[in-house]
Amino acid sequence: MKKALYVIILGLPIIFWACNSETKTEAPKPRPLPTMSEHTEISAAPADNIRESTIKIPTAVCKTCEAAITKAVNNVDGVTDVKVSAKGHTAKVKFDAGKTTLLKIQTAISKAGYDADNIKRDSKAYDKLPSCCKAG
Ligand SMILES: [Cu+2]
Repeated sequence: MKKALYVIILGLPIIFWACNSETKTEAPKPRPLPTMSEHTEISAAPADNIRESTIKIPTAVCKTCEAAITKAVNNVDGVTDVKVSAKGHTAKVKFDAGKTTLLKIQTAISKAGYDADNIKRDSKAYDKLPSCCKAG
């Protein structure tokens, strides 16, 4: 009984081959499975998306400016941290690059009435700033 089964199993491919001999095409070679060594590190940590950037804000001059810029930047979805320095005329921002971009943050600062790197301030927003903040 076992022998019969063996013959059938061996015979099947031959029959199959015979039937297909006219349109014989080479079967695609099975590709080796992608090997992943145990040392391969899969880094999908969300922390990888966090970028840090320093934006120049030359027209920030006082504490009111700092507060206004901090508020504007924090309102951008994806910003995780912001430190504005009126003295240094900078804003150090940390943001999730998967959620926002540096340009969006610069634009938010511009809309608050301040130049941000090479993005010019929104003049209407600037007009609304308190006089102490218009030194720039
Ligand atoms: Cu100010």
